[in-house]
Amino acid sequence: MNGPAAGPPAADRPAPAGDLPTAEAVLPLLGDCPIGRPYTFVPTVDSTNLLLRRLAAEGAPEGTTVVADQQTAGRGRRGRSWVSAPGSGIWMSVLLRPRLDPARWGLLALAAAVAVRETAAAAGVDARIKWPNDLLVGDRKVCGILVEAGGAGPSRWAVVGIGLNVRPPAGGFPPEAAAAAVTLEEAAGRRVDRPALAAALCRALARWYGVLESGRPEAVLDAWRSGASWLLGRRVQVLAGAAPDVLEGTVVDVAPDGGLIIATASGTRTLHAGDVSLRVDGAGAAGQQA
Ligand code: BT5
Repeated sequence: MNGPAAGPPAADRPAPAGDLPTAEAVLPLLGDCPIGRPYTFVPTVDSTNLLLRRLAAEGAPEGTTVVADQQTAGRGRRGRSWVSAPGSGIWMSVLLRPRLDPARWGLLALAAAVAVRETAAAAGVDARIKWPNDLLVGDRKVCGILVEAGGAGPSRWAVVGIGLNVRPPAGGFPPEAAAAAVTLEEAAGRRVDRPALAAALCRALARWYGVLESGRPEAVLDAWRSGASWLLGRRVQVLAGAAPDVLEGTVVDVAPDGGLIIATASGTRTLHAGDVSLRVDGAGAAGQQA
């Protein structure tokens, strides 16, 4: 991680002109990448995941990608919201129709995390993965991933939603995210171009999804372990349910289905992403929240 960017504080800078991740700007950078085709840019939407879920139900093809400049109701897990101000990030959803055994679809979030980590690294940022769906820089969250699935039989679909902070919103992050959020530009100490970032993200997703679909989940798990090595052996608290039951344990490993294996006083348990939140002892604001 380099020092801070020169010039006025990032929160006071307007988004640079020409920085919108529109189809015109992104498609020429995609090469033959199957993710990002078709590509739809919307200036404002409630949630790219919600829009793409509707398109999925109408039969949209694998690879369909929706990117917004702003979400008015960006969604996190378990009813939480995702701050998605204009000019400040990549708010992207990608439609997949995996042949992978549905029992292993938990691996999609892991493959996405590995892809985002690789994309951040190419932008000069070393991010670590926090199971199941976060990328952290230092103790703060630079990216959150929300995978939703639906349909039945051959029409089964998964929508992979990625929220990647590029620079702080004009006026700064609102209180609900201020303590936990960080952006790529703050971490890299230099300008990050959103169209190039969106294209790099599509290409990295296509690569890691291809690894999964070609029957090599171990390669995804290994890449995930190297991004999440800090987590292995750590004490964690697991929160489940609306009035959370708290379970304490030590992280042992990631399971073949993408679950997290923890050792507790009453034995080994495998956690699954939809149901629980994880607190990591000593991991700072983002570790406490996600
Ligand atoms: C997530 O949820 O981290 C998944 C976020 C997925 C967002 C993408 S954007 C494109 C697509 N369309 C959508 O509608 N969603 C997806 P979760 O683990 O529940 O984390 C949410 C928590 O992170 C919030 O409760 C805040 O504490 C914090 N937070 C909210 N906005 C943030 C931001 N921009 N940066 C960092 N932290 C944030």
